[in-house]
Amino acid sequence: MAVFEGRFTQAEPFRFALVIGRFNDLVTSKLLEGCQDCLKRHGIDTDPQGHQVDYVWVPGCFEIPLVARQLALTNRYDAVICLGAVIRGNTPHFDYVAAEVSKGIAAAGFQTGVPVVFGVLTVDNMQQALERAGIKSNKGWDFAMSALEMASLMHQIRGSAAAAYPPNAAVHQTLPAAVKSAIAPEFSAPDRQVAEADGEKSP
Ligand code: INI
Repeated sequence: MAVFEGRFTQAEPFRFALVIGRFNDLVTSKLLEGCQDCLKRHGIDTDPQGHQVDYVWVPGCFEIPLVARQLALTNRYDAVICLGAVIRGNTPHFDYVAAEVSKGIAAAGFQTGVPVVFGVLTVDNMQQALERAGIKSNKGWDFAMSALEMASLMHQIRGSAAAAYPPNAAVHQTLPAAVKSAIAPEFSAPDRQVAEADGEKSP
């Protein structure tokens, strides 16, 4: 048997999508800087004109899950990182937005099999938010680390499943399509096959 653990090295082939909420952009733009800094220092080219990171801005946290799921479904990314800030006000609005974004991000990852990182601050006031977005520490860095770790971990798990169930193995042929795609998407996801045939990245 084996122990699987995500690595923070050999991240160079990975591709990431970042979904960032404009609401409270004083905070989210700082989270983005921390996230980019971490990715860069792990060998990722964060240039928006490059081939490794795409950036998608949405109005606020409520819109993040829809977009994160859609990005994950393209099968182009090793992880999707969601950055947002929900700050408690004097109305129950905070509770609705915080509940939907947390549930929605979890569902996006679970439904697509792509790691979707919950990089959303849920805090009582702007002071708490800024403390976590650069004044004391920058949680954007930690969110990027989670993405690197999960991208690596999922590759290892899929690689081991693919080795155990190669596409021409009799047992693999008998598995339902949804199970095949979950254990070894590289052998069954048409999007990825098309993208690779077109010369796009193969992780
Ligand atoms: N969006 C946030 O990202 N953070 C918040 O704190 C916030 N509050 O508190 O209102 C917020 N609201 C906007 C929401 O995410 C949607 O963009 C909006 O409701 C339109 O659907």
